[in-house]
Amino acid sequence: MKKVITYGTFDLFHQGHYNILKRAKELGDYLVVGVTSEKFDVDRGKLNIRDSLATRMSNVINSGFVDEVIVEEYQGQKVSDVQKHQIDVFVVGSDWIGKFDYLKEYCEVVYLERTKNISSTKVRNEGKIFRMGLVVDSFVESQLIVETKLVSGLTVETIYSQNEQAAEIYANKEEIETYTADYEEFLQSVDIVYIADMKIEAECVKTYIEEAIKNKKHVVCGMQLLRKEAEVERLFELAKSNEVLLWDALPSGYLRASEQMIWFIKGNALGKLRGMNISITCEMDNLMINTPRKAKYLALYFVLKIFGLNIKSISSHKTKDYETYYLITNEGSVYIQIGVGCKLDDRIEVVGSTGKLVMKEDWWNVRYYKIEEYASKRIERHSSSLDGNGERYVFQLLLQRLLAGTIDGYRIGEEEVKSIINALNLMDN
Ligand code: C2G
Repeated sequence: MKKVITYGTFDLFHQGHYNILKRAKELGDYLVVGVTSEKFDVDRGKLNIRDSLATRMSNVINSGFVDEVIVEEYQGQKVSDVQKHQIDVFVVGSDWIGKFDYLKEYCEVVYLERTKNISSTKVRNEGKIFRMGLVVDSFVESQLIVETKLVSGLTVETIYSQNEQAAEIYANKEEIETYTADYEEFLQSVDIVYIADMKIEAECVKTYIEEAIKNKKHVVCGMQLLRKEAEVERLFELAKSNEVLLWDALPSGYLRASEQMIWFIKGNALGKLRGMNISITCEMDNLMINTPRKAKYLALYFVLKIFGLNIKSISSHKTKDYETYYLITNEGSVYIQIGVGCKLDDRIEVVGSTGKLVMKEDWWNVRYYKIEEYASKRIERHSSSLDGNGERYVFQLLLQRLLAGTIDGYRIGEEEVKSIINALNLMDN
């Protein structure tokens, strides 16, 4: 007897799940399915799972292809399952290509092509799955698609680019079935528009957002792409009157660790605040910080949250390699250094009267920080695990809001975006 095994979360059971179980069964005589436990999904950073383990298991059984269901509870369980159940073939979808080759030592490993456009199925009609469309200008390696796959209930449906060929390349590389150069058509097939911040012109961004909102689509966008405070105000107003969300794509704004860190500072952990020193490198191949404007937006987001942005004066100095800014605010002084042509020692330091807080390296992910108390020389260390590059948390919160049916409850709302854009423009003048 040929035994086959496959695994998955099988949340919001849909056609893609059905197909893979059917095809897995066809590869043998006996199919074992490992359904992930809630804890395992949390550990592997999969968010927003909506069905309980019991529901997900019974949906798998109800497909009619399954002979035995087990629970996948920990990393590394697959090897022992294969041995214990004397499995001949391990099957998983093509989104995992290469990831399970290590099992070839124990059994045959088969990657089956994923079912594209699952959102056109029943689940979608019940309004449980949100379809997102990406506006791009070229294909750039990024984590975006991987991150969206880790948010249950979200699917990337289609790609739009002014340049159809660019959209086609993107769609092919990321295994997305449809693409278009027709923005109207694109808007008709999605619920959420994501504007990937590549080289898209500010004027175009404004139009894309405006059109999407008028068509009652939610928009996720790197707000640094917007140029003027008045424009931000108008777009938020428009979103409000069309009952959709205009959601900032900045992951730092959605991390629990960053909220906690800010809360510590507000709770007087450093005494009276005096100043901040921020350095950040902007590199083309680091999609999180690939333009000086984005680096500044990120730095200013933290200044806003920690200090406020009541700016009294700004001085700046630019060379080929660096941009440096010195901001005097009502709350204290802020020194920002952006590495444009060279790599800086990225860090942020928040200085208070009784202590200081320091974060290093990719500090915007708030993985690790320490608070030093001057008098006692005591050092408090905080760390948190961040899965992926943080983008999944942007979508997780958005989906939570959409499912709750609310169009407010912004993490980064109109007033915040306006303050940052205003400060950004002052820095650039
Ligand atoms: N799948 C598919 N087509 C889709 C969606 C999912 O073929 N449109 C496949 C996946 O590739 C996977 C299975 O259905 O093989 C279950 O998908 P998920 O529930 O998303 O589970 P996943 O996170 O892929 O976990 O240890 C767990 C496994 O690694 C798979």
